[in-house]
Amino acid sequence: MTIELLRLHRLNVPLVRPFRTSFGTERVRDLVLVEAVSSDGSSGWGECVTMSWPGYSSEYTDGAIDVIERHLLPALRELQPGADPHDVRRALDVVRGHPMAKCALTTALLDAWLRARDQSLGSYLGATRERVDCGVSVGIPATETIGELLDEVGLYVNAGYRRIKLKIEPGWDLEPVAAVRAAWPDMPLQVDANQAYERSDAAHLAALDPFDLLLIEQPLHEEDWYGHVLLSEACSTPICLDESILSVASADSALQFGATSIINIKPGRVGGYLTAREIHDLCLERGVPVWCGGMLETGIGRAANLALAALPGFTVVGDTSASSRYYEVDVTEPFVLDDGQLPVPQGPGIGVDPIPSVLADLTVWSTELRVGSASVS
Ligand code: OSB
Ligand code: MG
Repeated sequence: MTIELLRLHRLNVPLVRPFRTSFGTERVRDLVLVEAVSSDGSSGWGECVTMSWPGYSSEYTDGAIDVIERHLLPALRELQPGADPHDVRRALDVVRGHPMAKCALTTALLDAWLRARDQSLGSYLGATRERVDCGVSVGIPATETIGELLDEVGLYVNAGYRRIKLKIEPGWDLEPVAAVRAAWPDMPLQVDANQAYERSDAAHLAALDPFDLLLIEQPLHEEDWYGHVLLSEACSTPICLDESILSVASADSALQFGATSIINIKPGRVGGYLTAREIHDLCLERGVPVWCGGMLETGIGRAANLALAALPGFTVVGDTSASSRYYEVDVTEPFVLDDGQLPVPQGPGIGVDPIPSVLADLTVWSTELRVGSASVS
């Protein structure tokens, strides 16, 4: 099999409601789908999870398109015939950083490679489940009122989600957490600050301890390793890193230092599914629980995340929510919550395809890039 073409499809997909975090508000998901077209005409797909502006991380959608066109595609052209998914990852190592762009590209090639072998991504990664428990990440309400928050959480609880995650920031933390905990005393609950706090907020964050939270996600700046160690000592609630974990080495370091005791694994943030699996393996070996985060993916990214979340070390409920939590119309057939779970796609590769008419409707820009000599077989 030879990859002859890459097609980049930039989509603007309206969210069912604005998603506000400590770093900004997303109303329309501005994302890129990478399509790797083989010599036999079949396609593999990968979703680039960058946002339109560099608020969550330094990557953003225009930058991801640029680095794919100018730097990652030329690196791909250096691949020798017979290259496997590990060779593809290695070939892209010549470019520093840009894990989300690399993940999109490597996933499209991996999907094509698996489809040619008639193997599902779940089976390739080592999935041990056919269904995955689902949680939901709840943004800061537009009105900043407890009433609106309780209404939204109530929708998700009634839909059957098995865990609620609340976005917090200074000024929106103790009160909303207390209100949700009072309304649902037994619901598994956690919070995500997206780096909004300072080391000096340790006592304030420790005031969350009585609410029996599963974890506090990324309270401090992504580079503040020691600050997270100090917070881990100050709070009885476990600290969980998201933005700080970019590689196997950073996961290992964070665990060795005591900066985190649970890890949120996002394939986009770590450069792809192979590295995501390696972080999972390291944590499983150490008895450290992991969970699968999300980046408001369409069905393409969601399908691949479900395959990952079906690995044995994913013992904490993740952010892989149903299509309806994000979009009126998803790019693929919708993922529908069933008893608080989603099915792991069982077909070859990621197991789903974009619906051509929906893809056409949502596309705001696309380009076709000739790969030339690269062959992946
Ligand atoms: O920090 O986990 C995060 C969405 C976009 C960027 C960062 C984050 C999130 C979420 C939503 O929390 C997870 C999802 O439902 O996809
Ligand atoms: Mg997070």
